[in-house]
Amino acid sequence: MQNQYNYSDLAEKIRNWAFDLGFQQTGITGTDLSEDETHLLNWLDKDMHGDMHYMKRHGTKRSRPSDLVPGTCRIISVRMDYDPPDSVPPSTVLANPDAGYISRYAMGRDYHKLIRSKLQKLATKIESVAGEFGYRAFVDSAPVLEKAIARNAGIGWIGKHSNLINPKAGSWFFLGELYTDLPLPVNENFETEHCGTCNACIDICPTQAIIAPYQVDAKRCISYLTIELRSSIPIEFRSMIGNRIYGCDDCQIVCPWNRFAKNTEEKDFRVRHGLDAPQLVELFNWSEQLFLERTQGSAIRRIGHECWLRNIAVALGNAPSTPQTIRALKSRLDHPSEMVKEHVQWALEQHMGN
Ligand code: B12
Ligand code: SF4
Repeated sequence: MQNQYNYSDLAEKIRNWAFDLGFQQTGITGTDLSEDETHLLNWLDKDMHGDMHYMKRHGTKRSRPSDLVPGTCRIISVRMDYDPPDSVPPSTVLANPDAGYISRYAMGRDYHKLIRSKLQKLATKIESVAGEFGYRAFVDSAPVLEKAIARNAGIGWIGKHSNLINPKAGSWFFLGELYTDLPLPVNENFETEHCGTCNACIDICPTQAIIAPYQVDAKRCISYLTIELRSSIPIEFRSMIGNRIYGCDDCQIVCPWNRFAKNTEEKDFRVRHGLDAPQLVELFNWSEQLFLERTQGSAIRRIGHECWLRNIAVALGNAPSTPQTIRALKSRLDHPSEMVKEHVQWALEQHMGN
């Protein structure tokens, strides 16, 4: 039973509690996502989701919050910065073909559990004053249109690269939500779009995955190819991938709004095991056991050792032809996985004649 409550007052408290829990910003919105639903269905129709079958399977549940959680009338949207302090700058790593580039969001602890547990704490706080209420906490993996919700909650605008940007904080942040049945006051101040005539992200994308403003063909995106795809990486993309071994940040690195991004204050998102500028040969030599040890609690673990080797083999194929590189590749020629072997063979072919 919900108590009678001053919901404007509660909304203010929620923002303060969320801030104390480590969220840099919080907004509240209703559940109408009809315009975004049209874009989502168009994206699915054009098969831009590739092998992410769950995107199609969940269909309009993603754009109709109360179909996912009956009774939902408001969504509390939060953002948390992830850019790690004291790390080697992305441009330095991308310019060093012997090093592997790992996305800035993945160098520390996996964000899913961390953010969900903070959202749970926020819900408990709300319950302590508003009484029992209906809610569900989400981060990333549920059928939720997180960026559109955050935009509607006033957290930022969706940039041409399709990530959410805040004019004072750039785009290096995660999003999370609490779906709720509390009739809280909703945001009425939408962030103005500030992309203007800029097309930097579209132009820089190594695989031309941003096929038009706001439209990312996931099948071409290096993030999809190195993280979501579980099978062989299409040959046409392998040289374009360069030394990116887990995700890609090029569209965000080039974005002028990330001049305003702040480093994360979350200790758990700090760089672990030198993953801000690791040597490819060293990573390729990790046994499965070492991979599991070093990626304990990290989002990287989800792709498994086989895809890890697949990705690094591609980067080693694009690396300078040194005896160390060739030796490392040859040492995996008898790997039990056909996929790994095929990528290693491709990589060795890139060094033939050099
Ligand atoms: C599937 C997915 C991916 C896929 C597809 C990306 C995509 N753009 O959809 C892949 C694997 C490629 C991916 C990559 C990345 N992802 Co991702 N991903 C998701 C996920 C699970 C769903 C996104 C989704 O709903 N896509 C469906 C399509 C239709 O949506 P959309 O492309 O965003 O399109 C919207 C608008 O652009 C617009 N639109 C679409 N077409 C058109 C056409 C016109 C004409 C107009 C005007 C508008 C318009 O409407 C759409 C709906 O709002 C979300 C988590 C979640 N549950 O929301 C995380 C999420 C979006 N990802 C995130 C991150 C961090 C990344 C990466 C940066 C990771 C990395 N470093 O490698 C990259 C960025 C690549 C990029 N430029 O998008 C964060 C983004 C945070 C932020 N600041 O925005 C999220 C929110 C996860 C989280 N909880 O923090 N991701
Ligand atoms: S790089 Fe330019 S076009 Fe792309 S999201 Fe940033 S401001 Fe918008």
